Amino acid sequence: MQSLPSAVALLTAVMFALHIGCTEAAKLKDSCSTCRQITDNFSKVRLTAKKNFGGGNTAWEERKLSKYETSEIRLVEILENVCDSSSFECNQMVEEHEEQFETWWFKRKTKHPDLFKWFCVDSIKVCCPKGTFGPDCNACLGGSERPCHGNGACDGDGTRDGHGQCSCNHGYEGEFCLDCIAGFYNEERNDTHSVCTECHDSCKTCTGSTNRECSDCKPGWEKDQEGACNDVDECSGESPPCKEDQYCLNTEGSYSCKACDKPCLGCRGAGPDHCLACADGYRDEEGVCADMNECELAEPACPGEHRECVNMTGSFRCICYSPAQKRSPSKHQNLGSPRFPE
Ligand SMILES: [Ca+2]
Repeated sequence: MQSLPSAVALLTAVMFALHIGCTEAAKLKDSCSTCRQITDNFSKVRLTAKKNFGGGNTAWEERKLSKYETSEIRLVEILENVCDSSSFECNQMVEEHEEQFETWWFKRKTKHPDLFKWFCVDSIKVCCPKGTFGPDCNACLGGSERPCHGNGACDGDGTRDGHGQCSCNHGYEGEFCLDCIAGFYNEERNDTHSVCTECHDSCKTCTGSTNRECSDCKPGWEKDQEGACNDVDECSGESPPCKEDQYCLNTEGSYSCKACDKPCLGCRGAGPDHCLACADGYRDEEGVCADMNECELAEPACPGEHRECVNMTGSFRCICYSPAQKRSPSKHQNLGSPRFPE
């Protein structure tokens, strides 16, 4: 029964190795950005030299200034200011490589003025030159000059990490980001250069920018005799695709169903003037469905004694009253409306 514990031990070891692998990769990317930040700040802090120094007008002052600017004191001063005190990685990197900074400051900066390249790329090797990636700074896909042919981002670009593969910008696809995705077409194309442009709204795929250059129409669009994709008017058919209490609104490439006005029993558009018929409690007045005043009908709406009719929008109410308290509603209302309003 020794096989189980040893299997667990092996699994743990493998997972540990994988974990180390992942952490290492993340660290490489982070180290490069920390290093870039340090060298960027180094240049910025260095530029503030004259500001902190007196006037610098006289020859003596000029000489003193130039001596100060290349002095060890000045280097220490700069290094003290390149990191935020809260950034552990930054402070650690500066501390760890103080000697390199001194070497560059006193011996290399004239010949290698680009501190980023000298320090981050060539000395401590946490970054790569632009357009290259990975431990050996290999060229990205599509070449280091224009990685991914200018249409995407190279994985690990400028760091010692990554695989050099391209993740293409919107509209582009393929290993080298030269192909166009569906809905885009190649406006320009050769072996190293490609411009993908979006098709007309009506096209699923296309060869040019207009609706006459669609290879296929999108759903909601159809080809006419000239081969151009045009909107389908879903609302013009014999049986519109909406419910009875809705009307159909055609849109470019689609349609929508909208609720009819309350006075309508079915409709062909918005408002009480587009009803197919009037709902209960409304009547047609010159093409508009308007409230019907049930209390003014020839036939009394609230027959019987001690009952009063009250008209409401789309309905009416019968209110009971005792002769003694005429007109004041009793507790027992007789709801004579066909539909009591909510
Ligand atoms: Ca449509």
